[in-house]
Amino acid sequence: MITIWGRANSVNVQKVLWLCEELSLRYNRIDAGLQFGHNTEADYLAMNPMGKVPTLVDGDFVLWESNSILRYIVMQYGGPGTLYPADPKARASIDRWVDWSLSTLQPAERPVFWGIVRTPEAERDIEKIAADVVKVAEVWKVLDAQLRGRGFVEGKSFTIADIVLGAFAKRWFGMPGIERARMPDLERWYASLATRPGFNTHVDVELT
Ligand SMILES: N[C@@H](CCC(=O)N[C@@H](CS)C(=O)NCC(=O)O)C(=O)O
Repeated sequence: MITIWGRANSVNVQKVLWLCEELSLRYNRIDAGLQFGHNTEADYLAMNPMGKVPTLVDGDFVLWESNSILRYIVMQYGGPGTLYPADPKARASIDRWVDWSLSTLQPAERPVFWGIVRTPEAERDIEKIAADVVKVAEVWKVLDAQLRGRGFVEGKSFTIADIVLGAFAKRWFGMPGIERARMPDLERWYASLATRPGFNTHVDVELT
């Protein structure tokens, strides 16, 4: 059975857990990171020199970087399917959104998440948060436009791009106390994710 190191409230761990649920793949999860520690210890750093979560262990194979973990799991355990199609053009189109989450979406949404969820109310910089919300909305608008006329990020089928972006979307739609610009296609897509048990169990939980 695979082992996933990482606390369940980490967005990057949540993506992996959601994928496992989609594949009915059994796993062992060990809490690590923030209050659980482990990730700064020598044994952990030998597996993951970044000291971050998640880390995947599958027999003698160890892997870090959540999006790489998703690709590994889906290729190793997914079998032929629509989550990550083998066709190079379809796969590259999915990868583009997965990469975009790292290069563009997460850097934009992180200050809002940390500014609200991980900062005590009395210490929050309301003006900075409001400015950061405007910036991340501009990024979400790119996905809103992509979803126009599409059921899922890359068309008719649910893929790992929906998992990666869906996990971050919880941190947009579930964020308390922010003003969200209307994005009808993003909202429709996000609402549709609620039909997926992996999303409900691992992602649609309290932001902490
Ligand atoms: N690009 C990395 C980012 C990993 C990362 O920054 N993880 C955060 C949690 S989302 C972390 O380990 N934070 C330190 C901690 O939890 O102690 C990935 O996608 O795996």
